[in-house]
Amino acid sequence: MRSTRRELLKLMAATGGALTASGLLISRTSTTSSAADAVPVADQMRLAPLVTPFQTAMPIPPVLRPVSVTSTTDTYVLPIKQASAEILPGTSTPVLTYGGTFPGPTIKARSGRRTVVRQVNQIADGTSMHLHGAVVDPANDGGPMDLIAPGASRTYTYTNQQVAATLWYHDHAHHVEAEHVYRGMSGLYLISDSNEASLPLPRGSYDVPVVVRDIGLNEDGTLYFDHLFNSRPQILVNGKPQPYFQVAARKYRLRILNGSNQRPFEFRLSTGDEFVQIASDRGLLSAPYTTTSVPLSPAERADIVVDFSRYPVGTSVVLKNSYFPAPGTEDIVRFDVVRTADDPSSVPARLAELPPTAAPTATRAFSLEFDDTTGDGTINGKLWDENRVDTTVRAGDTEIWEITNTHPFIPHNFHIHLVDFRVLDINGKPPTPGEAGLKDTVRVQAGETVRILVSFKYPHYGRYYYHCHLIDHSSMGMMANLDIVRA
Ligand SMILES: [Cu+2]
Repeated sequence: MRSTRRELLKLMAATGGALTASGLLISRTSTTSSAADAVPVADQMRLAPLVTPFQTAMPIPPVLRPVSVTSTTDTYVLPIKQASAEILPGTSTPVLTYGGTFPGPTIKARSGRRTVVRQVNQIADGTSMHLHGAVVDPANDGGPMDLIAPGASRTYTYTNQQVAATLWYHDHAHHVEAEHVYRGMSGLYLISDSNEASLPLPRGSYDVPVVVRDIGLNEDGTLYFDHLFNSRPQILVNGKPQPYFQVAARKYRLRILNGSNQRPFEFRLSTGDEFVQIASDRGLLSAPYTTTSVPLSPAERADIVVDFSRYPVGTSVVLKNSYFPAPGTEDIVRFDVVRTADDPSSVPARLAELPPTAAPTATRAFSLEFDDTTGDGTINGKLWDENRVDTTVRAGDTEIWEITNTHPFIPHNFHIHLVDFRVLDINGKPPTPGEAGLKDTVRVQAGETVRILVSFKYPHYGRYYYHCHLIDHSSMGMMANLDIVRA
């Protein structure tokens, strides 16, 4: 099989650097003669073979129990510590965790109720927990230099002044965030509200988190990590390799998070059947969107409702990845329909009233650039500098931000702290209904220009950040400072 270095780089970029065992074979047996084809992936020879899919049951991440509950506040303790996880059956893998589990426990919050999270940093590096998608003041945002030193403790307070949404928390300590998150430092944070509670959507055990990510495992079961030529061919769901999940023949709400560092996914059912997307990053869509696929770049979320009553008991349906799938990365999770069940749930025609948008008062352009030789990521030509103010906006303003990915084949995305935004167009074309709701992270594929409408409507002022959320890129500099000032 022939492969040029450029094609290999393209494959690696598109798949988050995923080289499977067969990918290695491609590089080793390449018949092209250029010395440039000597791909520096020798270390990856030690990668463990991919697990045979569907051997392990998909676990549900534990829900964190508060240590105290008052009329206004739920308080949690979430130590940051080393632990071991059984990712490969019978093998212990050292991981970095929130609370000892891989991924971290799910925190359930209620719109308008306060959540307090106390942390003690028991690992050797400084850490900083960012609650991705949260409307939060800068002191509790988990900035890249706002570190919890090793041995120190910290309390984060979240007021949850926002609508129901699937958020997630993860480390943001600059330059080590990519490795920390890769090694396990993330978890879900689910906000509910009265509107969502009034809807007849699937709930309880029929509301299921599906945290999808990739990983590279060495033969000894340790995690393989490399910023540039990362090799992450093993797909995990809720911490287990390509598991199965037993379901009843009824509707389920699946809260899908792309928790990968770099790998984009496009999810489909193996049957090609339709499902219904009901939410994106920052909450419910205005109306359900019936589709056969949902694309998610790293950190994006989509809640979908899949009706398994279409399938007889005994049937299996696989959630597949159709985004440039390297061999072995097509299968995500297999749903096995094992029983019938009553189903009082339904998906109503109206889900939420999205806030009105205001007329923009400014347009700004942001260019995402990635240097193939150094691995540096820049925005408008600049590496992140903690002391430089890149963008200043006035609270209350609405702006159009125009984001361009200049690279011919590497995908990026774009995340802004604090705010939600609406996607106006992608290369001049309107977004799908699945991407037209409240977003905080948007895909920016190679060569694309994406325009978003951002309203800085929240009463919080000070230092925030925007960055590519392929976090190996932001870790290498593709991040900038945003100051929100009082009007
Ligand atoms: Cu990027």
